[in-house]
Amino acid sequence: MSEILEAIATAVIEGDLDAIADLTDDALDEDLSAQEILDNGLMVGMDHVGVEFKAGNMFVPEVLRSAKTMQESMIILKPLLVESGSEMVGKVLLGTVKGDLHDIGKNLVGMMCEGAGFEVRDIGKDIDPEGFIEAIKEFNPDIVGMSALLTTTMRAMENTIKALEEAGLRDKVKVMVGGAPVTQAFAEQIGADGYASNAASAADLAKQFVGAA
Ligand code: B1M
Repeated sequence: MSEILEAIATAVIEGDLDAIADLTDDALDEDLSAQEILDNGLMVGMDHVGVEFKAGNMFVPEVLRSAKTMQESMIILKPLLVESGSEMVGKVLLGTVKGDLHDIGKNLVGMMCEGAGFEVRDIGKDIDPEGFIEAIKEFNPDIVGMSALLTTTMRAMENTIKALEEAGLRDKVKVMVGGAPVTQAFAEQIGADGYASNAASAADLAKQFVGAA
């Protein structure tokens, strides 16, 4: 890994909010792409945070600071990741399901979908089925994307799909699910239309759904 990417990963691990913006700018000055900075700097740092968190060596306030540090960098990278300007190809509604506060991955999915030409409405995290239903009625999306990062909240995806069926909305939208514990098999089991393992494939899948791939 290059020195600057190592420094970015370390800044995420240490939650160095003062340094991250300059480091991100330096990496861009070194002609690294936004995608390289994301994949080989920020994500490397965040993966390490996950390991240390699991091992009990890092605690929630520190993990939150790391997450904030990653988000500060993403503010700079977003326009570069999104750069499209193309005509809107469809509408995507995104939310993290009930009981789940993880939103970094969902935010990335939103950026990638915007970059792919979608109008994106992000309704946030800890969204119950009723929250999805209200937003669908108001925004009228082509695709509903649900994110879950906890094994305990994956079931909320199934509950949301059931609620969409009961509200008569299931046939009006394609449902896409993702997040670290989610799999293709799980997506099929709960009756989702598709699963994506990362933000870039989520945008590809969304394009397939609207016939723009
Ligand atoms: Co939490 N957390 N966390 N956490 N956290 C994990 C997920 C965990 C794996 C850490 C660990 O133990 N190693 C673990 C889950 C274990 C499990 O259930 N399998 C865990 C836990 C246990 C918890 C708490 C329960 C801890 C506690 O309080 N005891 C608690 C739960 C709170 C709650 O949600 N109710 C908790 C809290 C938190 C913070 C609030 C402190 C913070 C979240 C801050 C935030 O998001 N604003 C946090 C963080 C940061 C993490 C880790 C370290 C990083 C997650 C992340 O942002 N990754 C995480 C460990 C890890 O993943 N390494 C961990 C970067 C992000 C870009 O990746 O979200 O996977 P990811 O998104 C990817 C793909 O998954 C995919 O695309 C993204 C980009 O490529 N994707 C989709 C995501 N959504 C998609 C949707 C799609 C398609 C693709 O279609 C719609």
